[in-house]
Amino acid sequence: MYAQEIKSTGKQVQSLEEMSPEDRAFQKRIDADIKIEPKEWMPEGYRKTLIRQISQHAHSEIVGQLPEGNWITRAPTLERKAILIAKVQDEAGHGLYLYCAAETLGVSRDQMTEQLLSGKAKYSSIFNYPTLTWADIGAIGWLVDGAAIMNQVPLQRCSFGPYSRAMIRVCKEESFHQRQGYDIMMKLCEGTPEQKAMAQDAINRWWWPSLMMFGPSDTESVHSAQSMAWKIKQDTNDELRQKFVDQTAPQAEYLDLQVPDPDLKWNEEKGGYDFGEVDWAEFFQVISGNGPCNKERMAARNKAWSDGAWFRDGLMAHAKKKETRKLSAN
Ligand code: FAQ
Repeated sequence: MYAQEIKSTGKQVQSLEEMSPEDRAFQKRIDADIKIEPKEWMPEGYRKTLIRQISQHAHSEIVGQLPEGNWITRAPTLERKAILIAKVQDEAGHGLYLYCAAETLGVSRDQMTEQLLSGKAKYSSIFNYPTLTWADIGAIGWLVDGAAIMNQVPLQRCSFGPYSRAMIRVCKEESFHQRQGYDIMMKLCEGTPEQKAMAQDAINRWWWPSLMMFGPSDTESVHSAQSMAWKIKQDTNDELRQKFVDQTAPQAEYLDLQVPDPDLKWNEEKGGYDFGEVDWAEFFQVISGNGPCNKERMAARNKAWSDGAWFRDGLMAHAKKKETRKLSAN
């Protein structure tokens, strides 16, 4: 697909004719679905876009451990505790694959960490909401992992090899996460009226933030047009949000839970649901650092970094000692 045919709104992208010869040759490879590997030439903008998206994705996985980690000690059964520990551990693994993929583009892990801890790099808005009850753990698995899969399945076809390959494994694990969340919701919905009410309260609080995960509307999305031309993104933010609503609304109906949107209605003609407007003012507040838990999340990550200083120092001292021994043996 040629750059000028991209239907997404947002910023204009250059046509093939307007590009430099290097950029044109690169775009032709993208259009021919040839994967780009780290050592190959790439436009600086492509590299920067990938570093931005992959590192923010990695940060989201790492910060995303915090809301669920909060419930590990309070999981209702030993089995639920073991499942939750495995899930939270998977998120750490996802963060690590993604940091490795970003490192192949010439940014270091330390630089990315510094960008997160200084507040320069974003992470997903969703992780700035609190987990108040056990039902929130069900809602995160069902809705948050559900939204993450919807966004990440197309990323498996991303034009950048290391990112696309990382996504294949991540998506497999996310689907286990989504099922465990839905399983928690099913148990609660089949339980006592209090448990059912907890499940309803959780969907009330998590529905709209989950829709925000897909990013601003297409008219506001700054990066979509260029990212789609480079086949980093395959779908627009609104297309994925629509798919998510179409997939999830019937699941809520099966649980006999009300989606907190009076405008949600099946539209036979379009073959999908109509739904209400996301509160974009809230979204922009959250991504500017003013969500309910932004400060708490950043404080936790900063504390983890400073608590780990002794370990990093120890590793460096050990590496130095080994290097000195090697040099004196030669
Ligand atoms: N939160 O022009 P666009 C997970 C920013 S993983 C915060 O549309 P783009 C697993 C965006 O960065 C969840 N910021 O941007 C899990 C940009 O700002 P910038 C994370 C957001 O990149 C489950 C500006 O707004 N997934 O949940 C958000 O083309 C459970 C303009 O936006 C990924 O990162 C947001 N929601 O599209 C873990 C997937 N949306 O950078 C633990 C990969 C937008 O110019 C527990 N990323 N922004 O300062 C993507 O697919 C894309 O980056 C989008 C945004 C779709 C998120």
